Amino acid sequence: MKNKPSVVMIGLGYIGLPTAALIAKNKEYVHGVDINPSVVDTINAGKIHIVEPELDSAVAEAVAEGYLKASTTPVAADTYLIVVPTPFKGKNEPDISFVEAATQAIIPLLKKDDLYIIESTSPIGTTEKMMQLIYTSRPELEGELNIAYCPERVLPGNVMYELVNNDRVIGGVDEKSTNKALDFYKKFIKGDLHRTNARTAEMCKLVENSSRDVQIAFANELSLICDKADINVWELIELANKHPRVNILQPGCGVGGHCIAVDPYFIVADYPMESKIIGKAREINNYKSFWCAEKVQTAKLEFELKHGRKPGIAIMGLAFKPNIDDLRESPAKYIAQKVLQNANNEQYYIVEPNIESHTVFKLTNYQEAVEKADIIVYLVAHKEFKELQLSKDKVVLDFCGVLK
Ligand code: SAJ
Repeated sequence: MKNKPSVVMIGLGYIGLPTAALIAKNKEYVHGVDINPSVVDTINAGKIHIVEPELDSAVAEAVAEGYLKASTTPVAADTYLIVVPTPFKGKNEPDISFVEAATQAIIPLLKKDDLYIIESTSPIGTTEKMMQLIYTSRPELEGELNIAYCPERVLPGNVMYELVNNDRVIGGVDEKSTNKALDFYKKFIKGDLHRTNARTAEMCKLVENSSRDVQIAFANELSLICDKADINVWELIELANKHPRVNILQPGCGVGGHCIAVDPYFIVADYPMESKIIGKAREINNYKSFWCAEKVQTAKLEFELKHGRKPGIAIMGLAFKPNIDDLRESPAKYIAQKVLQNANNEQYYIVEPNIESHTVFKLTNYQEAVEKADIIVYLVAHKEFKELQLSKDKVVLDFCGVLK
C-alpha cells in the first residue's frame, strides 16, 4: 500500500472482511489484520476465505486498487476497528480475550484524537473495560481518544446489502466519542445511525438476538403442546397471526447459528437472577432438538413393531437454517448425530442439498433418499424439499413445516 492507512481492521472474518471491503470501496486505505497467515495471504491475493455473495468481487477490487491490504500485525492509523470473535469459556461464559489481545496490540500505536471502535458482540461493560486497559498503559492519552461500541446486525447471506442499508446503533464512552464514531460510519452507511452510550449499544446487540430466541422458544413450546394436544401447530400459528397484534414465529428443530443461540448467554452469565425468560428460552430451544431426536427413535421402534423389519430413515437437512450451507451450531446436525448414535442396523440416508460432501456424514441425494426411506424426517425447510411428492405409505416427521 503506497498510502498510509486511515483504518485498521482487526479480525478479517464474516463481518470484518466485508466491512473492510466496504470502507475500501469508499476510497479509504484499510489495513486488515488477522492472526491466521493463510487468511492474510488469501486476501492479499484478492481472494476470500468465506462464502458470502458479492464479497469476492468487492475484495478483489479493493485489493487490486490498493485500498485494502492484509497483514498479521497492525500499523498506525487514525481509526481502529475491533471485529474479532467472542466465544465461550467454561459453562457458557463469554470470553473477551480476543478483544483484549487486539486492544493490547494497538495500544502502542494510539495517538491523540484516534477513534477506537469495538464491533464484536460483547458482554455489557466491555468497552469501558477496554478504555481502562488503554488508559492504564497510556495515561497521557486519558480523555484524548474517542472510544465507542457499534454492533453489526447483518444477516449471513445478505451481508453486502445489509452492511450498507441497515440502521446502526452507536454508543460512545462520552459525547465526543459518539460524534466521532457517527462521522466515521456516516461515510459508508446509508441506514440511520442512532446515538446512545456504550453500555446500551452493547446490550442492544444482545437483546436483539435474545428477543428472537425468546420468540422462537414460544413457537417451539407451542409445538410441544400441540403435539400432545393433537393440533397442527402450523395451522394454529397461521390462525393466531390473523390477529392484528399477534406475530408468532415458526417452530423448528431448535435454534442454531453463531448469534441467536449464543448471545443470550452473554446476558444470562452476568445477570442470572434477573434473566429468567432469556435463560428459559435457551433451555426450551435446546430441549426442542433433544425432543426431535427422541421422536425419531420412537418412530423407528413403532415402525419395526408394525412391519417386523428395520426401517430406512431419511434425515432431511443439516444446515442451521433453510437454503444455506452453514452447519455451525446446527440443531439439525446435532439431531442427525444423536440419531446415528442410536442406530441399530437401520438404513440411514443423510441429506443436505447445499453441500457436496461432508467429513462425517455420507450424503445422499434428496430425491433418492425419500424414495428409498420409510421414515422421512424433515429437519430444515430447504426449498428443494417442498417440491417433493411423497407416496402415502411414508411415515413423515415434519419438525420444520415443510408440508405446512
Ligand atoms: N428460526 C426458527 N424459527 C423462526 C426463525 C428462525 O426456528 O421463525 C431458527 C433458524 O432456523 C436458525 C435460528 O433460528 O436455526 C437463527 O436464524 P435467524 O435467521 O433467525 O438468524 P441468524 O442467526 O442467521 O442471524 C441473526 C440475525 N438477528 C436477528 O434477526 C435478530 C441477524 O440480523 C444478526 O446480525 C445475526 O443474528 C448476528 O450476527 O447476530
